[in-house]
Amino acid sequence: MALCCSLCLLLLSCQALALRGGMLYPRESASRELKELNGIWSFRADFSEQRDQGFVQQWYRKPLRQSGPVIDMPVPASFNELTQNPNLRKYTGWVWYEKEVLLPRSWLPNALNTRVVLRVGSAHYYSIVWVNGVQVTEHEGGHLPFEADISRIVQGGSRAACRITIALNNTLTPQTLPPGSIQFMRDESKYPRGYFVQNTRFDFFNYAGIHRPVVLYTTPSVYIDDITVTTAWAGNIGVVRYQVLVTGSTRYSLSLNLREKEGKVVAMGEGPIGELKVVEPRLWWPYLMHENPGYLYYLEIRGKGLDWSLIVKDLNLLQWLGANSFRTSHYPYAEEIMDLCDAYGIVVIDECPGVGMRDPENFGNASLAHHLVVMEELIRRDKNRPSVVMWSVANEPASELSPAAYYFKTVIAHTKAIDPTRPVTFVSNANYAHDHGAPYVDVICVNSYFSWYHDAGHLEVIQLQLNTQFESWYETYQKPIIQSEYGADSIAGLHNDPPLMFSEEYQKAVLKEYHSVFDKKRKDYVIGELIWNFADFMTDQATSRVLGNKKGIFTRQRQPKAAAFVLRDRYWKLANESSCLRPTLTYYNL
Ligand code: GCB
Repeated sequence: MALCCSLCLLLLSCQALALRGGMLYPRESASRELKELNGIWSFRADFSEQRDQGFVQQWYRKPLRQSGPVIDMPVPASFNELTQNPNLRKYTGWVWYEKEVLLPRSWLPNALNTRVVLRVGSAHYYSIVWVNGVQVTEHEGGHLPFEADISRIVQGGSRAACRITIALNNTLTPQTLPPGSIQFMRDESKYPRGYFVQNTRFDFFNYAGIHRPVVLYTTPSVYIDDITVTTAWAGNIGVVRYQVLVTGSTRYSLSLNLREKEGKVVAMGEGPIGELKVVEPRLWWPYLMHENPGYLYYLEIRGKGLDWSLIVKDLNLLQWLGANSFRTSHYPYAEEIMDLCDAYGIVVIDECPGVGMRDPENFGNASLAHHLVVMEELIRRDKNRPSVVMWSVANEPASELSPAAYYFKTVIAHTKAIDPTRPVTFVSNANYAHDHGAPYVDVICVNSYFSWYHDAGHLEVIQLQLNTQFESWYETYQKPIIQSEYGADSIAGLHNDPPLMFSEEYQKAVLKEYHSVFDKKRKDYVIGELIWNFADFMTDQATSRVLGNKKGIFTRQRQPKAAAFVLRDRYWKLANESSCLRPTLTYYNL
């Protein structure tokens, strides 16, 4: 259902809530206009040795083309693979983007009471933004939106031209999230002077660029800055509790309409805090609102940047499989994907970019402080989504290291303090007996690759080892368990029977061994299974990677491998077996 709030400026004194600022998705309305800046931007990578020419020469002060050659670069996209230049593919450092736009007269000086906001859906990794040469904001971290009120700059002069410059740095350090390290190669008999490489300890290519839409939008000067919605139900009554943060004045009146999918108003409210009641709600499928939590069967989907065709294709493939859920491995996905999950009834474990935290330096105070901010930004963005079932604060950190105890205790407590309504987890591949973060999670999420990274080729040990894994974790913690990754690489079209590693047959065989254990344990404490991975994906180059990770059940081009049919069969069987889970598409109601 949609919650619509409308503001009337009246001489009423209602207390605005003491919430932090919001990050509502910009939508056009009677009081807001929107201008998309997607398309071709001017672009230059700073190949100078220190990567600092853009700052030394102040490239933001005049049009980028005036300080040197530029190339066309699409937004949203990663810049790495769009040219034939291998040095741009693996580039590390500052790149510069620029877009010149004309603003409508209605947004300019005489526009009484109009705020103009510049919003970037996400840019990886560190961004500095200027408008007409004036710095308006900076932001650390990819995958999450940020914005700046640019009214004073664009309304300060008489010109409608607005030049937006974004300098972006993709360098990862031990304190970034995800972390990385820059290694200088000083042996001049082997490397040219100044040679360095970016090292990371995660398994996907560090694509960089402005990954999600950039928009300009307006609001009135008194505006709704944030809305927080929580839901509950009792008997045949659904309850929607809301808090609305109004900024710009304390003198306003606020009225709310709760609408069902077709637009019919089903409840109305007044004031910034309140409760709306809905009789006979149709509850959101499949998990959160049901009396008996169902068994979740998942697969993991990757998203880098916004690509509408790919999103729709992937969601169609999820439906074809009968899958009901995924984890946003290993970073938050685009808001546009999350919107469709809300609408289609796909459950999401919403994971932050806490991946590749393998070194002790990744658990220091600077990392921790930033990690807390990232969780705030993620929850601020996704807190109202019915699809989000749980927050994941990390994937496979070195949680066996002793600083991980305080680190995860703090991150998890902070996450729960911001959102007390959802469980919190992180995904572990540590030994159950040495995991210092597991005591703080609500659900144990475990990754394992029996007969792949251990006992390669020995399918016959999977069942025993998986059973031991589950029993050990459960005995130690008595918490529900999700198998958050399992699988095997297969090169599409490569066949071997009896199954050998990398053949489609081997991938199928691994899955079947795992499934037979899941089927025993799901009657008990195993509440979910996530195949790794939905589709093949690009990684750094390594001897163990053949043009990327091939654990997809679909190829990178989204064609099914044999394993996809095994899962399709299984997911639909599971769905049909369960009275609670209906494999139909349901639009959410609450
Ligand atoms: C993992 C990681 C994932 C990798 C996968 C693999 O445990 O969480 O990012 O891609 O293993 O295929 O090695």
